[in-house]
Amino acid sequence: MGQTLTEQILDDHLVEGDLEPGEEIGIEIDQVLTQDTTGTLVWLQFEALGLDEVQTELAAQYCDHQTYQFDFKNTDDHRFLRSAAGTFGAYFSRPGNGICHNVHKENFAAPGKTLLGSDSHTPTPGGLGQLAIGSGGLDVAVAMGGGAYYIEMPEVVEVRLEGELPEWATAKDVILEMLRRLSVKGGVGKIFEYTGPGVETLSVPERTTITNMGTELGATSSIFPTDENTKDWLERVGRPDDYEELTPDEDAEYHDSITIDLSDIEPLIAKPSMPDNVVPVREVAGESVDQVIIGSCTNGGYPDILPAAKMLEGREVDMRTEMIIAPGSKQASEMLAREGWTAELMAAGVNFSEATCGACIGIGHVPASDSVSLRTFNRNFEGRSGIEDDSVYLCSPEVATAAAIAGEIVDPRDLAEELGDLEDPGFELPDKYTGSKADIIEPDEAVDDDLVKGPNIGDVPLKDPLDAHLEGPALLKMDDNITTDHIIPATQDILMYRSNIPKLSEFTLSRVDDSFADRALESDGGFLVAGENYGQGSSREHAALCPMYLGVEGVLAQSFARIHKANLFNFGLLPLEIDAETYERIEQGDDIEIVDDVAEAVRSGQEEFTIRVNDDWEATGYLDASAREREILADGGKLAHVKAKHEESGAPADD
Ligand code: MIC
Ligand code: SF4
Repeated sequence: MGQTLTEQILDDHLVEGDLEPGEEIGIEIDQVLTQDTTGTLVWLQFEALGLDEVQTELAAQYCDHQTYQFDFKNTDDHRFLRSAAGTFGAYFSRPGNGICHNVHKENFAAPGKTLLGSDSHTPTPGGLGQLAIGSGGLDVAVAMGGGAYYIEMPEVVEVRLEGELPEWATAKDVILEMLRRLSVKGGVGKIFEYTGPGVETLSVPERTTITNMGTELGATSSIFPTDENTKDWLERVGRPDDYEELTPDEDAEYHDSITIDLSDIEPLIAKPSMPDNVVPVREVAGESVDQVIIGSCTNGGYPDILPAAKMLEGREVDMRTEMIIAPGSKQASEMLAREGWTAELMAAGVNFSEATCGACIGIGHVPASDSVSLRTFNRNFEGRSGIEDDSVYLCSPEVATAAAIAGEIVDPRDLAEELGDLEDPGFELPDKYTGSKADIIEPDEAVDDDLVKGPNIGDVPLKDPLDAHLEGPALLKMDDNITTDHIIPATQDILMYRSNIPKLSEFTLSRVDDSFADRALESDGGFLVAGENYGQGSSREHAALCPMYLGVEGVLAQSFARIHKANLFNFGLLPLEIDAETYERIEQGDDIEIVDDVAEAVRSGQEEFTIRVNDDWEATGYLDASAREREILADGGKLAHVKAKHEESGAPADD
């Protein structure tokens, strides 16, 4: 039987296991990336593991999420990260050089290679045939030290593209259509592999908009084959030798197949406050718009911003609306500036931000209360923009610019008809990506050869091995689709404590219940209870580490998001799946006891655990974990586990 493209790449990198869906596999990682808000823990853990040199072909440290450096704590983090990159042998991309996914795509991503990144949108370069996966920082640290990365072999689902996008429909609308059909949990345990004649109608940056937002489906990754467009794009970014032809075997068998006829795609928009709340733009037309932002790792490249510049040439942003461009990379800004487009946009009333994540996580450009913001980003989880009860819509640059011109949501096709002289700007690539490389410090140019830690950079707390007896209150009962933004928000006031876990923990779940952290500390133990898809969104391991620090011992949920579940194992928290009836019956405050000898049961492979509630009724919790995950959990987390193994054998940390 032939192989899918995903299977081919995994096979080339397989170090353990079989490519059977649901089975755990270990793969070798060629490249890693990390960024400023997850990177500090990555390097602190790399250090704690006793590792002293990057072992992967390439490692890159970006400073992109919080580049305004409002507080010395952010700047200290950046200085520490530069020193870590220098000390251990990684590329360092200076603050303001751009968002990790954009800069990595433009400078390092290569077809056929594996990439592991401590950011959930790491799958972005799947658009050029790289198998890229997001994970918690500890997994990145281990991979960077030469260890394998373990995942459950996903189901490979074909997304067959036919036809060609009509005028005003874009790649963003393709992935919004996927979200409309499949929902934010439709991709859990899956890799989406794009095939079919429609593929060749999309350029690499259009493909990477689709693969970037595959994360919002909950997917492990998304990937496109390579072709003339990939070759052409790699030439434009000055890396023609990185091209490799990659296609699935003709007789490849997919677990499932979805067909999208591109010619049926129309401008779509995700309404507040979930990326799968997708409707045709026409359905919400007429809604007044206060803010428009074009940018982010989804649509922040030069060719994503160019349509806005073309649409606004000779026009002005409506008086009711503020429009901001947040470029994905400084290279995009530099090229737009050199070609005069920045001046055109500024003359139209547009403001430019640094090339940073910024507004995407509520750092700057926080919307006004009761206002509408249209963004070309990938997430619109409630409160993520920096204000509770926000109203953030997600759309393409064309739909966003049309709204900026009209001052209200409008389908660009209708605006074009109304204005008479507004043409579809199309999607145009630059002849060459000509931005300077001044902000990338190569490992052999390193400025530092020792770690520089400011006062806000603490140690990573360790947990004791799992107890035989787990008992405590249901500290908090939550709904479906709780995001890691709920668990540890990423807004500026909180983000600056990412390297200081005791302080950061004070904000745990504050967006759901601001008394949670105090109650958890006082109770010294207990459980979280949640519905479906608990922990979707960001890869931030802080969302497991902080509850662990507060004494939480386990999470009882109807289902878990992939990266977060791995993070729960990595920090020694027991993730038990419960059914809908048990979820309904458990009340916040109930006394929960796991009746079995938990440590022993976890190690021995037991799958069903008896949950005793209020000493009154019992239910079953299921532990879906590999033998490796069970050992990690029982040892009190991956750091403790790898260190123990390392000490035992004196071998490199490759668990
Ligand atoms: C996000 O988009 O939520 C983030 C901020 O990029 C996170 C990483 C983080 O929390 O630092 C992600 O996607 O993993
Ligand atoms: Fe940055 Fe937003 Fe992309 Fe996350 S989703 S990497 S915060 S731009």
